[in-house]
Amino acid sequence: MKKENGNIKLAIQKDGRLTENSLQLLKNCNLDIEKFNDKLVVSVRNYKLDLLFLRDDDIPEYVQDGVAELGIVGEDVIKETKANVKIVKKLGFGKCNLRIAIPENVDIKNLSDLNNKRIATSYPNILSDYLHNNKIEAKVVHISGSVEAAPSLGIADYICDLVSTGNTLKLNKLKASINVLESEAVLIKTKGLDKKIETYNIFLNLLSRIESVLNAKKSKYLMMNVEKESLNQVLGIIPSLKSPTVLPLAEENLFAIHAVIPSEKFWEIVDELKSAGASGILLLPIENIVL
Ligand code: PRT
Ligand code: ZN
Repeated sequence: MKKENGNIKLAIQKDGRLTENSLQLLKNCNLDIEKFNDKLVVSVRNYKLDLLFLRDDDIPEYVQDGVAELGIVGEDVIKETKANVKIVKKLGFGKCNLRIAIPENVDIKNLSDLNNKRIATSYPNILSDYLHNNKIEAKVVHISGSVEAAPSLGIADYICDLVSTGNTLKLNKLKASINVLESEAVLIKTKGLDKKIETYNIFLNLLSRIESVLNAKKSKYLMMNVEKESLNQVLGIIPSLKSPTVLPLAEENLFAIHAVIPSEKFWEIVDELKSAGASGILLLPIENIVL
């Protein structure tokens, strides 16, 4: 480990499903990150931040113990490790559900149908707590990989595993049933960070950059030209976050409209805009929104 250099330390997954999105988020915050190859610690060139590359299972504990002040990890891992850390922000990627899955030819009507069953999982703590809270007596079979193979191998009746597309379940002739936990990647921080003023200020600045990147992702910049007589009708269609900007153009009777809209609305309104007389419609990504 490097000597203390006053930098804040952020732990991210070294090589897994969250790595690319975590790095992309930081790059979108304008952080200049060196190639990390096999290094454990990498300094960011233009920011007082060191990145620690770890297995995701180790991140909550490193942050709990203050070895890293911050971390990016799935909520599922935080719950499973029961680490004492504070969740600061949901990051909108790595979304999945921890679900109990059952063979395709089985039906479950009530939670009580789980009584006396064997359920294989790599999330024994979350599953045991869930069963306990719901007063279910089932056997938790802890296995660390390829959980989906457990029923066909006869090791368990059902499984409890992360599902995103559902393809893995289908391939193993299983279907998703009860939802135990929803999860996505989150930014976590060590407790008591506010007592180290300098590091805390770096954290606040980084958080505001992350928030502005996340806000910008939700929105797009819409531009179009409209003739004067269609102006009101077109303005009525735009689901703008703030009042749209209307600019007269050199050509008489022609106006440009600029507006920030929620990204997912564009395809809902584009045909309406065209039939109302809008032309030259452009949709542009926004890098940052500082509210
Ligand atoms: O090496 P390291 O320990 O760091 O990584 P890992 O292998 O333990 O974790 P990794 O990279 O697989 O997952 C990291 C995090 O990504 C998890 O903790 C979740 O928060 C999140 N995530 C999101 C997922 C999935 N989606 C996911 N689908 N993690 C795992 N899966 C697996 C699931 O276990 C199952 O095997 O993908 C399969 C199901 O996927 P579908 O698309 O077929 O349903
Ligand atoms: Zn892991």
